Amino acid sequence: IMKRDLAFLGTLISLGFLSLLRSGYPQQTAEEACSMQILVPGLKGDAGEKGEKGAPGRPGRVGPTGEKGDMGDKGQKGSVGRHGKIGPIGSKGEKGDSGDIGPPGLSGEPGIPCECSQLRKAIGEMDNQVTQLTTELKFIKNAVAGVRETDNKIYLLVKEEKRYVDAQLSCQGRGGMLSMPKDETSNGLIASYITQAGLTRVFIGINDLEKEGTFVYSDRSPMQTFSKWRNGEPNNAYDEEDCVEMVASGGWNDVACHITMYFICEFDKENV
Ligand SMILES: [Ca+2]
Ligand SMILES: [Ca+2]
Repeated sequence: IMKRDLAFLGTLISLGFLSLLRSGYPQQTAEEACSMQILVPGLKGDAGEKGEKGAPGRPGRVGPTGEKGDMGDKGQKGSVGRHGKIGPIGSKGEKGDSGDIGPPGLSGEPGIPCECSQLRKAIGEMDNQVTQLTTELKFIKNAVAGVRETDNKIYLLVKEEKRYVDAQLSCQGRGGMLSMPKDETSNGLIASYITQAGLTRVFIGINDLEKEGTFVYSDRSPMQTFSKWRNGEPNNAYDEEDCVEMVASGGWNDVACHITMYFICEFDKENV
C-alpha cells in the first residue's frame, strides 16, 4: 500500500469518527472510538526552512592512483658533493727529458805504463781500415754523384789523376775494369759522360803494351770490328804510345802510359 493510500485511508477513518460525533453517540463511545484510533501518517507538509550548515564530514577514503603526468622541468644543479676516495695508483709515465750536463769529474789516478807494441799494431791496423773506408766512401760519393749505366754495365768517372796502370788497378780495386767501349752505344755513353763532366779526355781500357800495334781491351780480349780511332791514330808517337785515351767527341787516341789523367771504370751489373 502506498503511503498516499494510507494517508487517504486515515482521512476516511477520521471523517467516520467525526460523523459519529455529530450523530449523538455518548461520550464514552467517543472515548472508545478515540482509543481505537489508528495512527497513520498525515499528508506531506510544506518544505521547512533551510537548516543551518552541518559540521564538516569525515575525510573520504583515499582515491585510486591517478595517471602519470608529463615530466616536470629540469631541477636546478645540486651543490658539489664531498671529495671521493683516493683512486688506484696509475700506470708508469714516460721517461722525462735528459737533465743538464753535470760538472766535470775529478782527474783520475795516473795510468800504469804498458807494453804498447800491441796497441801500436792495433792502431796501425785501424789506420789501414780508416784509409780503406775513406777510399770506399770516396767511391760511394762518386757513385752517388752520378754514374752512367746501360742494361748490363755501370760506368763511373773517377776524378783522380793516375797513370794508366794505376787507373786500371784502381778500377780493379773497386771490383771493375777500365772502361772498354766495345760498341757504339757504350762508346757514346762514355763520351757524353766526359762531356757532361766538363773534361776533354780520360783513360779508357785499351792498350798495345804486350805487342806493339796489336791493341787489346783491359780484360785482354782482342779488338773487334768496332773502333773509334781519330784520324791519324793510333800513331805510336815517339814510339811510346801504348795506352789509349778517349776525348770528349768519343774518338780514341794512343798516348803514353805514364802520363796521368782521370779515367772511367766499368762494372758488370751482375757483380755490383
Ligand atoms: Ca803503341
Ligand atoms: Ca797517338
